[in-house]
Amino acid sequence: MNAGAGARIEGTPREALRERLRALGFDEVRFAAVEKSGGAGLREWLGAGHQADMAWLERTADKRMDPALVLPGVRSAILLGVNYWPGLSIGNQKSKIKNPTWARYALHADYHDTIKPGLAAAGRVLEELGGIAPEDHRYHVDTGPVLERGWAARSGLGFRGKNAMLISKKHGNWLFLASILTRAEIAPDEPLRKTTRPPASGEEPAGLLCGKCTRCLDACPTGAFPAPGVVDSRRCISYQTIENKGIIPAELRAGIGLHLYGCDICLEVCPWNRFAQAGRSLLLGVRPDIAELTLRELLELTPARFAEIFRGTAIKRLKLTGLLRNACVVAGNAGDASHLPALVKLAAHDSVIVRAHAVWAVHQLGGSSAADWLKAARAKETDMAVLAEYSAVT
Ligand code: B12
Ligand code: SF4
Ligand code: SF4
Repeated sequence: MNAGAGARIEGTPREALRERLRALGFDEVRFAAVEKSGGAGLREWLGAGHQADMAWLERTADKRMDPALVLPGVRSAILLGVNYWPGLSIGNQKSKIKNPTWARYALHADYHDTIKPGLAAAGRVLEELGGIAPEDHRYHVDTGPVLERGWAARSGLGFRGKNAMLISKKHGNWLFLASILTRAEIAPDEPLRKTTRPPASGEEPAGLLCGKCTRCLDACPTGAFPAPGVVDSRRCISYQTIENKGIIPAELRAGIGLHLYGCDICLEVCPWNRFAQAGRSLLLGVRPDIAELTLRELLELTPARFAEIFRGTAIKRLKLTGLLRNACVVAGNAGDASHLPALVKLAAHDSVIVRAHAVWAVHQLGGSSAADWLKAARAKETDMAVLAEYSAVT
């Protein structure tokens, strides 16, 4: 029988399905009943401009708020979590504190590429065990128009913390999320804790299991939380170093510190991480070598070396110019004047974006002799954005 046509999967078959999906490498497998409710907060978030330049979030807002627009007739969602906690401190260790800091998720092969084969295999399991035909389900990881954290909270996979993350009692903050929408009806799991009076929109309140803790809100160096559970991307280091392809606002650069790509500060400080165990990495390709790159190596990256190191990683999408831009910001914050010659070279780079940030960084490190260091580059500069960086500090 085709489950998409009406059978309800529950009891032993449901648990068998969960086990088979776990065996594929998904550390958490939870089920939610899908209805239109939920996602009202997205409209408010977009209305406040918190999406910065991520216009694709606005374009797909209707779908994000109504899964039936993604898969007509959808009845259930399967929420999947992949633990990427390394279990020991790979990269970003204290001994390497002078090296730039990478978001932990970046120290892997691109998780979209490694998790998708697991989702395809999950589709085959759904067909075999649940009689769910391929046309009766649709899977996504990250890039689909699905509010992954909201549905994961609804399924009890975790709760949404004040840091906006989906936090698992078992894995802390270190889970990638993926989802499978299906027309089959699967008996839902319970959310972690039922509130006595759920908000009218059906959303789970942020910080449900945070208690009085505010560590993440207090630790954010760029003040990116306008309210608990709400991130203003414009101020978030993750957005600025990954999604923003242009100039990073000058007032945020100091707060970026040594964060080269992404930011885990509001995740790292969370006490729920103490329960995290090392992930199985069945659906991941670990790349701890990336964290070993020194700032000098990064500032001197060539197109060929960039392609060689970052092939198959999410970092590749930032492109060499984006990474050099970030490396300039990190160098400007690192306080090590030995980087000046590399930065001066970048102040004459082909890319306007790289030049602008290199000029800023030379001013940070060069002090009163910055103008001397930049004399040759400035004489040749014609771009208004870069010239603005020169005049901002002179
Ligand atoms: C856009 C985006 C970003 C943006 C905006 C972040 C943000 N807070 O929204 C930027 C670039 C800043 C970003 C940063 C990061 N991101 Co990001 N990001 C996304 C993306 C693509 C969409 C998120 C979104 O819709 N945001 C809009 C806000 C309003 O939505 P929301 O946070 O989900 O919250 C709403 C819903 O949950 C809803 N809601 C609440 N209860 C319920 C109940 C139901 C039933 C429903 C339907 C809805 C609902 O109300 C909430 C408030 O409006 C998701 C993938 C996806 N498809 O969901 C990944 C995702 C959220 N990111 C992820 C990660 C890992 C990160 C970083 C840690 C990366 C890094 N190290 O640099 C940081 C963390 C920053 C932070 N504290 O949030 C993971 C999070 C995993 C987890 N365990 O939570 C995701 C899920 C990707 C993935 N597939 O694993 N990200
Ligand atoms: S990821 Fe970093 S910058 Fe963004 S909200 Fe968390 S602590 Fe702030
Ligand atoms: S750090 Fe504290 S407030 Fe923030 S998500 Fe974790 S428990 Fe909640």
